[in-house]
Amino acid sequence: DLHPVRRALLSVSDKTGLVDLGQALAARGVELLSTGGSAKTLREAGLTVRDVAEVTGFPEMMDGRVKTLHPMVHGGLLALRDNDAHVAAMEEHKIGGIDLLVVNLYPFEAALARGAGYDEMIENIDIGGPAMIRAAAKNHAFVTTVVDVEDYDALLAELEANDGQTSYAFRQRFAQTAYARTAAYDAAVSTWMAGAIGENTPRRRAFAGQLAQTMRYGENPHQNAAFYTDGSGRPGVATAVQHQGKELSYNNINDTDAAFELVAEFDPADGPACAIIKHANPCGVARGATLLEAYQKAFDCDRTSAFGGIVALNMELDEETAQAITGIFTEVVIAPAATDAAKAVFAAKKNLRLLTTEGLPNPTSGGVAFKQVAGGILVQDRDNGHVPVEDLKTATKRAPTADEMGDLRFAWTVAKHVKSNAIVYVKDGATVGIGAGQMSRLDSALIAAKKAERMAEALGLPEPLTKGSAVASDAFFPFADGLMEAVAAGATTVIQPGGSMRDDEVIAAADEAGLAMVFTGMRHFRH
Ligand code: 93A
Repeated sequence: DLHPVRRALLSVSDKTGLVDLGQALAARGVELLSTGGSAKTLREAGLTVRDVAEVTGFPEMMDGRVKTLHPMVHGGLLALRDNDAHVAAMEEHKIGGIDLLVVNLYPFEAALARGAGYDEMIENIDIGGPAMIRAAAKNHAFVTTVVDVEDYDALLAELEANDGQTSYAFRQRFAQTAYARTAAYDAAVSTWMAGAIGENTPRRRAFAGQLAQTMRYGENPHQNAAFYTDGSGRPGVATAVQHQGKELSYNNINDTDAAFELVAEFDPADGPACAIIKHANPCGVARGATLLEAYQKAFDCDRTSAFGGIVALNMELDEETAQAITGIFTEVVIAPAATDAAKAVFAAKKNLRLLTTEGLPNPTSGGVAFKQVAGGILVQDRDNGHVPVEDLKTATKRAPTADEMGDLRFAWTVAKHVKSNAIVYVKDGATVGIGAGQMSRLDSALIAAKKAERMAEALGLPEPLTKGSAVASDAFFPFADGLMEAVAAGATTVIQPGGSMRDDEVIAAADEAGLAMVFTGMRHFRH
């Protein structure tokens, strides 16, 4: 199953390592074919190269749009060397076999990342490259395909180990990698176009992903894991600059994303906000007159859970807040920016990772979200639902005051980011009790209240902060019992979608307790 490499076609946009590779191949007596720019680079290094244009008998034309799209190239890649008819066709048409293809594609993803315009993006769609990669990979019985600069060393090691030949297993493995590359490439093109033309139907979306990081392990140490970016450029953990600390883990990335998406709901124009996340759920979210106050209020929601948490801020991290954050062990801090003084504070904490993003993601922007199930992938629009304040409907006799409305809306926003069933108590622009991920809404209400009681004890408060709070429920109360639990905890206002068969009972119970309750008409399940 060993096949010798006698003739290689090198056509690469990223010329990194090209000369070294060309030299190593030439030293093995491999004939080199190459396209314009690649040939020039190799020649300048003193190597003998044949131009593809000479092989095809056609010049590269139409700004390079047509250079390798020719039977002299594709016949050489696709011919089965053990098939008499194929070999006869090669002889008849003077097609020389190509045993090794080394291609890296027009840098479409890089053009996307630097925000290139529509026409420039179009010109960066490689056609001939993917066509050759797919042809060579199909013919891996004889042809070796390399699509990544990182794999040149492995190729040379393989040739060294096999006296200038490659094994079938090697060609097969590299063929699989090659198809992963062309699939990701086309997915990136499709995803870019979806954004450019405002096409957001899950049915029409491709799956784009570029390997960004391989982790030591996944959610647990026995699981392998990797991080793929989608090239969308959405500010967040995928685009952030990491200033210090070790590499992010799988769980760090998941939690940092949850934290930043939540804090981005709070427009910095309305003041500082902070979210602290554990296990993808918030354990404290607050606004403050200052960023420091926002952090402290978020921290005071659940000091126990905040230990080892992820902190997200909606504006530039300052020195005072950085100082406060270092008061407990924190895994990651993510913010649009950080002052030099804040960075200096963190520099002493080797294990703390600081990420800055330059911007905040737009919570109302479109996009798709994926979830894997056995045998398939669920795709849906990301939950960018937003209920304008004028669409909130008071369901009870008593309407909320303006202050109460502020807390209700805050609670509703946080509830959107808490795993269902979600119950969130809020007072004075800060969560004071969060119940997440329970199978019964009643239990979420009970757990949130219990946490608030525990914090009151720890902080030496006379009563839990749920007294006089606003409570949000991510979906309607199916019965009055969950609502009554919130009343028992001291909630005086409620925000929930409404729409239960028993809304009448729930509204009657709310009126009985003197609550002000508003309906959003929108649900925010999150699983
Ligand atoms: O414009 S193309 O789609 N048309 C082609 O026929 C073609 N053949 C190779 N782009 C094509 N390529 C790409 O050119 C390769 O994938 C590679 O990225 C690049 C190398 O060009 P050069 O050697 O001139 O720098």
